[in-house]
Amino acid sequence: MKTTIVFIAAATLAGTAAAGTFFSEVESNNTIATANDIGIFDSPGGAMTLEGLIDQGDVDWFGFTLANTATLSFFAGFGTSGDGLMQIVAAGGDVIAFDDDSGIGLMPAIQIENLSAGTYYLSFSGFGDVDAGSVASDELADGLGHSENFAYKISVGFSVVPAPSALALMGLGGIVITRRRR
Ligand SMILES: [Ca+2]
Ligand SMILES: [Ca+2]
Ligand SMILES: [Ca+2]
Repeated sequence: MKTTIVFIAAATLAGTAAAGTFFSEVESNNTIATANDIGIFDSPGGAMTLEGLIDQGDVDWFGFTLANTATLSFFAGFGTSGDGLMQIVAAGGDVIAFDDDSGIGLMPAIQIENLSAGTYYLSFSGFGDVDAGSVASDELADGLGHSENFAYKISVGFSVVPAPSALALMGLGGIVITRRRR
């Protein structure tokens, strides 16, 4: 019985820390419907690391929710024997970003400014699956068409863009300070 209580406490802590630390993929995650949920990204921002394995015919999907408008960065890292690619997809299936090699070597990297609050998905697959045309066609990575086999990590960074009301408050604070100095 004590063991059960400890386990629940540990699980609760892990859930709390989800959007901000480390996540290791759980198969099967080859579709948006079976994407691994990596959490809610909220103020003031943060970073987390995803890790996984890609082998022939495999694609890994991750889902996340932005609580506010945010600016995001995704940088993949893996050995020189691999060639990976990434997509960012909105909840309705609209492919809003694709990258193959904008990072170091054959590593994909994506940066998106001022993405609206909502749920989004990240696909990580091997070269030969989808390509840059998927932004127009909305073709989703399905793992088919590649024979890559490598371990990877993806560094995800997110910073929440201040809402107009927050900016207005900061401006008011500046005015108050100015007046007190006169
Ligand atoms: Ca995988
Ligand atoms: Ca997978
Ligand atoms: Ca690549």
